[in-house]
Amino acid sequence: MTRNLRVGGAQMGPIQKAENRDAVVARMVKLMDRALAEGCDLIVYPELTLTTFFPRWYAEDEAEFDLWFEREMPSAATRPLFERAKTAGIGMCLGYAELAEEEDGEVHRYNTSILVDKAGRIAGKYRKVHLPGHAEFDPERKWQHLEKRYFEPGNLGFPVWRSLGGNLGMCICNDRRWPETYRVMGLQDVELVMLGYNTPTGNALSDEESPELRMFHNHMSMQAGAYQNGTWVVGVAKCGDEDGHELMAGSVIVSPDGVIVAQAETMGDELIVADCDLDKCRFNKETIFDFAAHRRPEHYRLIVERIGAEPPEGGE
Ligand code: CDT
Repeated sequence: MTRNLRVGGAQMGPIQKAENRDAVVARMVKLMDRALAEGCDLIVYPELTLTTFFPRWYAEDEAEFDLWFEREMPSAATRPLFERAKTAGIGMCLGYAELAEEEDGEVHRYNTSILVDKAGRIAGKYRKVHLPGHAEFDPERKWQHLEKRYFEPGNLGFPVWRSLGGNLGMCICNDRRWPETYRVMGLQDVELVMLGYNTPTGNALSDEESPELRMFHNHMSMQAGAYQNGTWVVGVAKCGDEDGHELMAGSVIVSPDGVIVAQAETMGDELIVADCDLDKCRFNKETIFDFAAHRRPEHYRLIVERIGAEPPEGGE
């Protein structure tokens, strides 16, 4: 049996600080048109698709940094994208900075992605759990990474939705490096994980880490997550030189065997496409990673009981 989902990964080139959302959305629509010409069922855009990667800029004033956030989705700027998707009947996943007024009456800020189904409905929302970086200006770094300043950790967990004929999940950028991310979705029988990333080509704290090593870590994390949970993973970059700060490219679609089946070749707007047969997840899920048969959660307690590593007591 096959349950094929033709997926387009819409890698985006750089977005400068001064660029406005309308210009970005026009680029997104162009990539969507390419995906439609290729017969895609679903298009996946990067993390914080609509703006430059603003956590590299330090701001004190809320009025200044709130300009990076969306108060509603679709927003005025993204409406043409939603309309094009609905008319054409293509699903999409996109990341954005969300300013939400929640039940506590307070304003909260999240690094968010949504899944929109082919009928144009928001079928799922995910808020980034693993926020890297720091909250205050850090003079030790060659550039800032202020996600902990601008966002709260997501409060929605790692849900999986039945949508587009499969079990679909999302995570965002740094989440892809954590095995817990994939396993929590794996335990909900996830078949396709969609994720976007903005990852600097270099390490702000070390010149030792080469771009090649960083790309290896990028792909290895997604390939391991795919294999160990028997799921497709679609990882999509925003890349290139944003106001003098380079972000890596390397967008990929990874099969449930952990094999890269499509990979971007440029540092700009580029569509990668793969036929993702969701039934291909079954073999892995029903043999080597048959969780019901082989997992031993009684030995995994530390994973939820402890956060930081502690060495064993005693010894020399
Ligand atoms: N956007 C994002 O999460 N980027 C991180 C870089 C962290 S460097 C402090 C990543 O893991 O790719």
